[in-house]
Amino acid sequence: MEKKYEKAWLSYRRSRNAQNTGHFGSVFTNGTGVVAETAVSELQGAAKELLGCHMERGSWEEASVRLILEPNCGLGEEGYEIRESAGRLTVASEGERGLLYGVFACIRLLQGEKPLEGLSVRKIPSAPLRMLNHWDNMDGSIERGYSGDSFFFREDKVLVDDRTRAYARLASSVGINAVVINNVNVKGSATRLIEDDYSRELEAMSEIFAGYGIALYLSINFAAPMELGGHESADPCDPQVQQWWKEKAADLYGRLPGFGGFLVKADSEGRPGPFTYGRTHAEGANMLADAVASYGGRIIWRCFVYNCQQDWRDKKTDRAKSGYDNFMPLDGKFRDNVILQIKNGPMDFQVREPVSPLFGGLEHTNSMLEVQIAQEYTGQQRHVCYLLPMFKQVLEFKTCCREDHDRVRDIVTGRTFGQTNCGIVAVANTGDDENWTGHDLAAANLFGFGRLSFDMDLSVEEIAEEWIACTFGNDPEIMEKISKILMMSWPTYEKYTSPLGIGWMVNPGYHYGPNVDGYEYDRWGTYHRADHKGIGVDRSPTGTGYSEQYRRQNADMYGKRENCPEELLLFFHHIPYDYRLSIGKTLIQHIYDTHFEGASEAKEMLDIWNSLESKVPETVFERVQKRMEHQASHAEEWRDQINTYFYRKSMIPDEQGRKIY
Ligand code: GCV
Repeated sequence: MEKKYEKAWLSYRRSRNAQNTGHFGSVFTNGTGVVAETAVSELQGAAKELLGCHMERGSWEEASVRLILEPNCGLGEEGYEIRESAGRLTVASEGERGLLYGVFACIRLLQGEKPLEGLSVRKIPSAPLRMLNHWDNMDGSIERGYSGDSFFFREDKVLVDDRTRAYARLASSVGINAVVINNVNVKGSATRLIEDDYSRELEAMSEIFAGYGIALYLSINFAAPMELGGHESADPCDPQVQQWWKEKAADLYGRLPGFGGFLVKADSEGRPGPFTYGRTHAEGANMLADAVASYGGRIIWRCFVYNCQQDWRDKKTDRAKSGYDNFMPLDGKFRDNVILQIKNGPMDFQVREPVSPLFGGLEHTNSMLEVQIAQEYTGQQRHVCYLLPMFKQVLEFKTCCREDHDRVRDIVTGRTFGQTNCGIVAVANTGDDENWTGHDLAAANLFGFGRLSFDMDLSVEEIAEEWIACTFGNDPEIMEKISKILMMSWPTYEKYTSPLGIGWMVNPGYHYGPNVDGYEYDRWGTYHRADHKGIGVDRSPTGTGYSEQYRRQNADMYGKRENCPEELLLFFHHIPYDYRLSIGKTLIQHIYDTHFEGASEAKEMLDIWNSLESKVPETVFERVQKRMEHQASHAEEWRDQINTYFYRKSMIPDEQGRKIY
């Protein structure tokens, strides 16, 4: 049975003061394609629901809203301008997608009850590719999914229904223009997604996506020529394998409107790849790139490659180093339609990591920043954790690869090296739960990721406020309180979980809940190296040498403990418990204090939420309340386990004599 779904931030409620009604009498567009049609109907729907206006189609002369394609106006295919004058609103762009984004921007203004008079806004998207990766499996499960089952797949079938369109609307409304629907771990029937078996459904899906300006991408299995084509190898230099992929590409581009290309996880965590044949990642990626090039297709190749069988005695091998070690030597060897997809940090979406040194390292290779809004290690959508402040920090990080335009955002938007195949991608946090994201407040991450990828100048506070206005309305109390919860949430989560960048300390496998030594004795190469004297991994030049992967200035900052930003101190250095931090406290006291603070802030967030009982819809209130109650008590468990562990290791008591077991 179909599960019901809500409209999230597109659930339009009638404006209280309906001040903008005069603008929404009729609409004209000179666009003739499907996306322009979508723009018109989205506008009509919103005007009706928000303002009670029935917008007719009008002529250029009489229409109160004009969606106008203006060739060579400098906005590009996806940029837009909104101008208001004498009661008339014009949305202009060079392309229909720009018109659609402009319309959604107008709708946000209406939702925010902002006046339109004299408006003049010009926006060109920051990143060319703004993508979501879904880790959905064909059986309907979602790897690291915390909001129900997949709405793309069930029991080996591809689902195309009303929810597909509802999803496309949500994604497009915040500027997403590319979506990978299946998990990067491609196995079993997922390998067959590129076969004819699913062509009818994928065609229908890509048509819906295309109507919203979204390109469908598929994750592929590098060994598909063997598993599907009966070849003896998947060697990228084998002409038969190359031919097989060429035919596959011709078939897919021939039948799927606006098909984007392939996402590939190769030679990583057991997935097949070019290493088996003694070939490089560049040879693997280029072979696929050649197959899709003539269709304008792209190959997104993941850099999440590391040795997951590391021996704990080997203190030189460092998982953090492997992305750079594997890909830096290949800089400049990839085709122009290959994009390397790089996780924000060198490990795996921990609550705090340094930025991957591949950003600023690679100069001649297209790159994309991969972040995760599925909160695998940040509370799994049971804890509130608004991640936009983290993403913003990553984007603003100065890589020191040159004098200026050296921030991560400059690199992934093409400013630094003049690339056009680049962008930002998030591992999605959606599922078939009624509210899409399990935790209602986790929708702020989905909305926020899209908005930030489109406009990297937005502040995280502005994004939060936009989301709150669109989702809950403009009541100042709601705005203030939910903003406060969101803005507290990442620092709070960090306080009660693993300290100062050391990461992990979760249960292996499912990655939830405190387990300080969970990964310490596992095979995955993720250590904290705590003993009775201190904790932290020495990644300085005399340790694993990871800090040397950065450009000189950053290498010096991270490599010396006195220069290292303290929030990352334990990521880069092994530090004695009695070491004094710049705030004057010892490391051990800092660990105790932040854990007590974090747990009490989790309770404070719950209290704030509880004070909104009469203000937000009952079902939403109760859903969130239940999760935040869990979060508050789970934060206490984190506090107690971490504090107890370090008290027993160090035998140094808490200066304040609080309860530590
Ligand atoms: C999809 C981590 C996750 C895996 C994920 C992998 C990846 O290891 O725990 O679930 O696989 O990252 O990003 O490929």
